[in-house]
Amino acid sequence: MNLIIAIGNGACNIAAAIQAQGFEGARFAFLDTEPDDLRNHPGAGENVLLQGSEAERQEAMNRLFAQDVEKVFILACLGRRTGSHFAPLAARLAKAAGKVPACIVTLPFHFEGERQMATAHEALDELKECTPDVLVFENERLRTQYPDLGFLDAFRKMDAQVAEALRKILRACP
Ligand SMILES: Nc1nc2c(ncn2[C@@H]2O[C@H](COP(=O)(O)OP(=O)(O)OP(=O)(O)O)[C@@H](O)[C@H]2O)c(=O)[nH]1
Ligand SMILES: [Mg+2]
Repeated sequence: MNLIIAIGNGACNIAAAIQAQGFEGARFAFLDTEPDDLRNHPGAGENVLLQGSEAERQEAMNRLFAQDVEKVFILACLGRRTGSHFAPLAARLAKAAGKVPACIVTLPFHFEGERQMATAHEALDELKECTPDVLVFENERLRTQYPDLGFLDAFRKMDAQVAEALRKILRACP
């Protein structure tokens, strides 16, 4: 069984977009530190609220790597707190559990600020230390491709692009 772990609000929105298209053949886990954001995806998969001590959060993540999980896919929109902190951690835990993960991440728009971009790149470097399998989508490229797109529409377009890429990867990895 393939397991898709979506971490943080943007990633959970992308995972929901994949599910909305009627995707089967993978198990989904939605992880977030914010209960309100997690509530936006009821019944969409296993919902994991990352709370408590770091040890408790790690334990909650480790529970995801059951025996029947063959391949782990980590999905995160990097740049803010939850995705940038917990995606590298999830990748390390998956690797320690013997399941070298594939990671699919997005980088923020330039207008989101240098600090957010730096946070995203630090997280990306950590992911690359853990696995060679990291696929990066840049929000900023969408602005070049579609200059008139507002940023909310750009997020939805990015959701669709990442969803499509993941579908292709999963089709090749039954
Ligand atoms: N594709 C897409 N990207 C998003 C969406 N929402 C936010 N983003 C991007 O993802 C980055 C991280 O945002 P979130 O996923 O909301 O942040 P988080 O990981 O939940 O972190 P915190 O809420 O700060 O703890 C932002 O800087 C945006 O570039 C979304 O719905 N879709
Ligand atoms: Mg959030």
